[in-house]
Amino acid sequence: MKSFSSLFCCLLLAVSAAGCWVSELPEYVIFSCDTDDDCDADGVVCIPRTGQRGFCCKPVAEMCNDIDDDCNGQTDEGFNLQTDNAHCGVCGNACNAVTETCVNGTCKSRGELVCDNELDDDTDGAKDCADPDCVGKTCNKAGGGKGTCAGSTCK
Ligand SMILES: [Ca+2]
Ligand SMILES: [Ca+2]
Ligand SMILES: [Ca+2]
Ligand SMILES: [Ca+2]
Repeated sequence: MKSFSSLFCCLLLAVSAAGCWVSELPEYVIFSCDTDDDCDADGVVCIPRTGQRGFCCKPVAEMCNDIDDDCNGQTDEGFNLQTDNAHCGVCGNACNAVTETCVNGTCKSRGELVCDNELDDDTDGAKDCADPDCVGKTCNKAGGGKGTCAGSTCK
């Protein structure tokens, strides 16, 4: 029994050294190969490289994850972190869909959207009617009740 398991281990070592795919390891680990047959797993193909052996890769749709999912040699191509509202600056950093837009990799407020909440929503230093974004929008009058922003006052 002991000799059998030793032999089994030797075989495994030989296989993993000669081949390039070990299913227990993460799919993005690179194994060198010459043909698809070297990548001994379903859907895994040998991607050629210039000047060196190819690498085994299982192509899936490119996602924003710092990994070359579709095995084309480019990582996260098709994602513009400067303007992508779902991946602003870094993968997975989503801007607020209602109030923000991704500009140059940073989530930026779209402006003073609510003018009767006594808050400076877009943090530009001017709250409610004091912010030009609020002209014509509903606001709180100084003496109570609702009004409409005209200039910088609520009338
Ligand atoms: Ca890619
Ligand atoms: Ca990716
Ligand atoms: Ca406000
Ligand atoms: Ca403001």
